[in-house]
Amino acid sequence: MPPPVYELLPSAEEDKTSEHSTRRTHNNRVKKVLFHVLAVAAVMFVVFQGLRSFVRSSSKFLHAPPCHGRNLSSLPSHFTLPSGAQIPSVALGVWKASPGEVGPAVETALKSGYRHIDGAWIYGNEAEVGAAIKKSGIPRDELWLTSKLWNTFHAPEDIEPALDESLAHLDTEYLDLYLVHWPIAFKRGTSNELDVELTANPYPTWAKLEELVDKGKIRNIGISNFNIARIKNLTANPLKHKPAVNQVELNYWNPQPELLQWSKENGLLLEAYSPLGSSDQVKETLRVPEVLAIAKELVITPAQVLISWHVQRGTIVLPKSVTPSRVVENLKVVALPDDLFNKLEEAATSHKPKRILNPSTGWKLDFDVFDENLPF
Ligand code: 1BO
Repeated sequence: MPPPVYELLPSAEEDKTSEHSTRRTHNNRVKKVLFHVLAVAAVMFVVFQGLRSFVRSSSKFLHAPPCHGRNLSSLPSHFTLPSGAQIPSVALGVWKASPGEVGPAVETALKSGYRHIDGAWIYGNEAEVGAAIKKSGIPRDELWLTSKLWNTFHAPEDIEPALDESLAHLDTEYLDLYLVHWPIAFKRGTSNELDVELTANPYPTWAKLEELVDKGKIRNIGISNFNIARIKNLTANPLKHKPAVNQVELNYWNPQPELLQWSKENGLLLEAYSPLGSSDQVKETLRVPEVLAIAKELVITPAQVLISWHVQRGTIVLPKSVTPSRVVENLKVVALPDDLFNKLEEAATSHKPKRILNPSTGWKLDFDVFDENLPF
């Protein structure tokens, strides 16, 4: 006889037990799957971290920033002139800064901390410079303004009117520094006819400038583009105020070590124009291997290396730029460690010097303005 149907059915007890064990088995499976997923995730995490730290450590090796590990000291922010005046060591030079760009460049410079603007009557941009200075709101006594007497105005009677024009354009009562732009005088009213007498003997011009110092329209007087022979030709006179500075071309290509040495021995401060070379040389100057190596080692820019080098040589430096980022960059100078400074000085002074600016031919002179043998 077949068992009764109820015997074939699980009892309620048996039913519960089997349900439990099915659920347990299911749970165990879920746990196992979860465990595997977590284990795989953990392994992947560990592998990923390992890879990441490997990549990081290899990139540290490949692209580590150059570590100078040296304490860079600062350079003098000012030099002292014979009058006792403190002239800021870095200026914004505005030679060749075109109308429309010179004003904004001066504004940027003043905002970023420059207090020295180097200009000249012949640059033709003094009114725009003056307007930018006024706009800055910086008190006049916190600024250093330089201008230069052009060759056409060396006759004593022409000097004060020329100066007054610069003062009016710059909208100021006085200049901190006024330079004789070139040791070349043109005849009154001409733009390039040599005045032999005033060129051979610059004393009448100088004596008038001394008068203007005493009158308070100029605080310091100096010269520009004078070589040693021409300086001696001037200072052989009974000067009341000696030239405070001589602004000349100084850069990697034309470092003029003899003039620098002589000037230091004779208490004359040099100012470096075209400090990065002429505009079409700048790229090449910034790629000089020694400059690049120092920039890399000290983690500064090549332009900062060169501007620092000038100040460290003991000269005022006049970088010209109308590009805001460069104007700002050019103000940041640091003392190059002695070995690096000497390496750059050695590199700059061991090639044949090459001068950029020599207007002798353009002015149809029958002598070279930089010749140490004076023609008359
Ligand atoms: C003719 C201008 C030279 C540099 O100041």
